[in-house]
Amino acid sequence: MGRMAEDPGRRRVLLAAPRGYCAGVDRAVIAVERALEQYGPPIYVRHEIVHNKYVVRTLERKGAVFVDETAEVPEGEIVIFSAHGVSPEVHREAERGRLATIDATCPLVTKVHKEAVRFAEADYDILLIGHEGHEEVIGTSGEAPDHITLVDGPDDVANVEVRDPEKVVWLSQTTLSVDETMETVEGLRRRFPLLVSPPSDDICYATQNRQTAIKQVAADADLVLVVGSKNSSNSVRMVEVALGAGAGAAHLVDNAEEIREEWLAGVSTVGLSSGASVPEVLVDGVLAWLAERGFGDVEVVQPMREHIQFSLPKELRRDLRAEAAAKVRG
Ligand code: 0CJ
Ligand code: F3S
Repeated sequence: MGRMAEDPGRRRVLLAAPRGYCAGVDRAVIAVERALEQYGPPIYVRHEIVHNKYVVRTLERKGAVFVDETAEVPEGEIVIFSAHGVSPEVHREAERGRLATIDATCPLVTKVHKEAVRFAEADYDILLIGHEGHEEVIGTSGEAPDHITLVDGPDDVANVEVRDPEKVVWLSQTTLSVDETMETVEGLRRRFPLLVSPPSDDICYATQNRQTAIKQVAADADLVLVVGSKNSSNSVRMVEVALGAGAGAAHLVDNAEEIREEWLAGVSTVGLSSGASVPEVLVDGVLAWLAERGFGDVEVVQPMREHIQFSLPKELRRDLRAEAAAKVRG
């Protein structure tokens, strides 16, 4: 039923699922927490472990120190690389600085790095679809800087130059809009008909699922709220996807305090979701804020379920195992 046909007095929330933490974020945040427990503070983290203000502040309070570059980490200390991944040069810098590293790069980002290395070895021109300056794109590009050209959306297709139009592959950032990326690929394919596609989807399962769910919700919502930080690519994409799917309006908020009362004017259905780097407690806060304003009726819209989990970074598992073995030996 479209929103025009709804009872005008009825106020409800359509809560999208899946939402919030993906397997890669869960793993990265737990990695920092475990490292703090196991080795004690300070634990240095290069770049925000995930793009969420609340997560970063909470970990800072527990003793994590966030730095922009490994060069800022004192010799001999522990540094964790964020979920977005780093270039091989960053690994070399850490070695030169005699740092102990824990790599919390999401395994699905590592998969894209490996694809980049493989196609570069086969001397392909790699067209990496992604957002200029985003941490993940910087890391992936660093795997094969001489072979990778960034394509920042459909409007950038005309600017692309390759050495051999018969040997071109596209790869992508993991957190893009699925629809916009397909538009970019179609544009690239018009220019390079022999364009090769990645062996499997680079846009990850979590990004795809959150976009599918928010699309369903947005079609029936006068207002969509997406909880997430402004620098979170996947969260920003969810707002765009919601607007594209017919939401009356859509806003990105870090928490309930950022919602403006006037956004509710004339609204009977609010769609709600959160980005892959967002703890559920922030969604709970928004639900409580809405309930106080008469939106206590919450309906979950869940087109699919997720069961993916990743094991902790190997450096932590190794030490955790050693600790467990020591305990067993008494
Ligand atoms: O790049 C990633 C591996 C996604 C991490 C989770 O989301 P977030 O918000 O930290 O990062 P994006 O800006 O990439 O969405
Ligand atoms: Fe990984 Fe996708 Fe999350 S790439 S960190 S599972 S948003």
